[in-house]
Amino acid sequence: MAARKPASRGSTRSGGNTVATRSPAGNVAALEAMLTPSGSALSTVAGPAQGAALPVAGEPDLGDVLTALMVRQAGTDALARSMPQNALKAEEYGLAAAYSPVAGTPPTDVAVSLGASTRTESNESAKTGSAAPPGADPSAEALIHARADGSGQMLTTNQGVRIADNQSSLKIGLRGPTALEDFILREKITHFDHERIPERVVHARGSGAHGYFECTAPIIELTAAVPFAKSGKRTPVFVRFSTVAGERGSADTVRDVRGFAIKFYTEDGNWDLVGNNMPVFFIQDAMKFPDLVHAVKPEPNNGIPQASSAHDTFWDFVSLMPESTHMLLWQMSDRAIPRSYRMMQGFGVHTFRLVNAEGQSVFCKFHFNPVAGTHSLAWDEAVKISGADADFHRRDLWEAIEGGAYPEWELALQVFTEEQAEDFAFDVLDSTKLIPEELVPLQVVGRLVLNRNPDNFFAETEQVAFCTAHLIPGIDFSNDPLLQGRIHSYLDTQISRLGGANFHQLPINAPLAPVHNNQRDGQRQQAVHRGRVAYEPNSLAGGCPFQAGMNGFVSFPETVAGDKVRGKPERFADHYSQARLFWRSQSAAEQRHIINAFSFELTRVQTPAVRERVLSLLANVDTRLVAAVATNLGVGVPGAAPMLVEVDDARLPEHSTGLSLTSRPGNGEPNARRVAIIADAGAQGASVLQAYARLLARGAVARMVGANLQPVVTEDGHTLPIEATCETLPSVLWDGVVIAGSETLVEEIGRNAVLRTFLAEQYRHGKPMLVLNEDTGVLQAAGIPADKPVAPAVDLLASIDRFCAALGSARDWSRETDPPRV
Ligand code: HDE
Repeated sequence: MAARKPASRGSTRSGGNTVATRSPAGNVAALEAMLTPSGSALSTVAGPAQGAALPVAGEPDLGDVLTALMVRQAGTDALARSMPQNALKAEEYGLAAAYSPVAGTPPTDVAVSLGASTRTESNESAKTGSAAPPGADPSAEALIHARADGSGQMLTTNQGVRIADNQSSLKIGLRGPTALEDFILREKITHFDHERIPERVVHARGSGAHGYFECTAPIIELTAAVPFAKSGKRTPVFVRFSTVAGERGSADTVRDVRGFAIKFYTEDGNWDLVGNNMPVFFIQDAMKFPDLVHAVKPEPNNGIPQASSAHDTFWDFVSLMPESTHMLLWQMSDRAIPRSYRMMQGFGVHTFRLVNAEGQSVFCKFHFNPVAGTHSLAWDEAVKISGADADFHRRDLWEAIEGGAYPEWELALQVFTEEQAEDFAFDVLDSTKLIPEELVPLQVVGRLVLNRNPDNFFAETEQVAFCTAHLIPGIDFSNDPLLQGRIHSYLDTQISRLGGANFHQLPINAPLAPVHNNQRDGQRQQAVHRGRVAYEPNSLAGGCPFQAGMNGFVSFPETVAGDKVRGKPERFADHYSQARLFWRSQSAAEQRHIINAFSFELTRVQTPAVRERVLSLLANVDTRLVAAVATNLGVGVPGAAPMLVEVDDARLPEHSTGLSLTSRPGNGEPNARRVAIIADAGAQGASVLQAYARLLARGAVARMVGANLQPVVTEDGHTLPIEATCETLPSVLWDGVVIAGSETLVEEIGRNAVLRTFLAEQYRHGKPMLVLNEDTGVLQAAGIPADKPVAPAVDLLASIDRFCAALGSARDWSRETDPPRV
């Protein structure tokens, strides 16, 4: 962008867009010409045919105001004259122009005052400050300009009036009525009455954090997108995770898909990747999204159930939509009950385009893989956590970041060409299909790190507005009909949720890249736009802001031909091959969980015909799966649903490793997992404290847990403070337990059912358990089978290290079913 400089009385017209600011003559004729129209400079309507001449210094003295106005008027005329026609007009037509739009050419050497709304802009006050610097966009700054802090300050009203008494309303007599004139009370209550905004129609429940994306392997040959330009380059991000169906106050650990939405604040503008923790979706066309959401939300007659798909309308709908079968397997799998937002994958789901600086394009899918590995809860655990801590995931994310265990993901791409896509058995524009990693391997390009919690949940996490239409140069849409529908929906929904078209100006949504356009007004407009020009083309502002041409976003010029029809491609009609692949790729424990989840959900369905219809879909997936679910439902296996096309399993891998959670155990570190230490008076206090310190040092969150908060004095004279009780923080809230106790603990377990359940559930949910003392029968007292040794400690520190490795690995799911059940 060319720099502007203040008007200079000595400059001369030099052609092109350069603007003169005075006429040369000092003779009488010039003086006359100058004086004659000077009054017009004081008027806002009509002017002389030839425009105003420039005043000559001292001849005569017109006064500063009139001189400035004349300079402005003459300068404006010269600026407009420098643009005799719209030079860009010819560039609007034809394919060549569409492939490479030309940029506007801003005038050089324009006086700053010419762009001003008013001559008086430099009459400063404490409120207005001085004139805006050219090209200013104050919202394109770090959030610090919006951060408010009341420490050390007096209470005020919203008008800044200091409040003398914030305890009582204004009354006529101490026992009398409240006065209508109590503007302080009324302002406070009125604001309070309007504190809530509509929640998101889906994904209402969520949590977010700030961080960065760091490029580790640049891909400029594939994309011009700036986050991928250079190794080590960091782009600030805000990420929000969410459940889909539940309301804003619903529990975190319900069975559901999780949203994984990322806003990249790049120097080329904001890019939002609004993805999920599962790589496929229920439907193939945006047309069906409102139906899907109406079906899964609480039933409209009674508002039941909250945050759950386990009801008639959901299963009625999906059982009539066989294309959802693949996604149903994901949703009934452990993916739908993640241990933590930090331990789930993120997917862009749709096929996107990457476009390089030469305009060449390839297709791509986005995968975020957690460094801590992919881990899930047991269903029994998830249900109990909903009661014990409805904020389980929100708390986990917040605490991990506060504690310095910054959540991290590797971003990997699947890059493929249109020709490759043609050869796949499935259509890459079908969001119910994924691309097995065996067909297109993952290419790691960077890492996503979350290292800062928001200052304010409402201002940031609630008001953040993600939008699939927020793209930057280098990334483009594919024709996936689900994605195409989303492009409209996200912008639209923010208008009602955030109260108007200016939601992009909210601090969390404002890009770091400056914003300059001719969009004006609207509710809650925050910018004070300078100047009188709000249209383009214009000559009165020298054509500014001007179009960027090839410096801007240019859509990939894909050739598209076809009849205008409502319909779907033939390849979309295969509804089962990838559901089968997913099923085949699951471990035995994962398959068992899927059977249990279908059984649970369908048992909650009241209409037998709906249950049977779901079974008829499953009959096309796997005979063992459908038979097991049918048995649990007490019915026979019905006939399979009709298949619209022959499924050729041979065109997909027999097994796709990446589809099982077990394929990504993570880095084997505790990663801020929580460990309960249960110790009684018979424990060796010194060992307990050593274990405690070692766990903390290894990055686990260790806490002493007891029957109540009475400190424990151990045999060797240590006093162990108890931080939580088994009842307030039950077993399901801990990832592992360390037990240190003797016969007295055995007795306590016999007496205390809460403690007994605590230990039994640690075992049954497959969590690491470490017994510090010689085997005292503590586990047996809790009904835990003796034939399943649980990491007895010989060398304390080595045992803790092994315990930490177990914490960071997959659960021992074999304990779920081992007899005796505990
Ligand atoms: Fe969304 N979705 N969606 N969605 N979606 C919304 O936007 C929509 C879809 C996803 O943390 C809404 O701001 C349509 C797929 C996430 O704020 C809304 C269709 C995927 C979030 C909307 C889809 C998603 C949303 C509600 C089908 C995974 C939360 C509030 C055509 C790739 C973002 C809002 C956040 C939110 C519409 C399908 C992910 C109404 C029409 C597929 C992660 O605009």
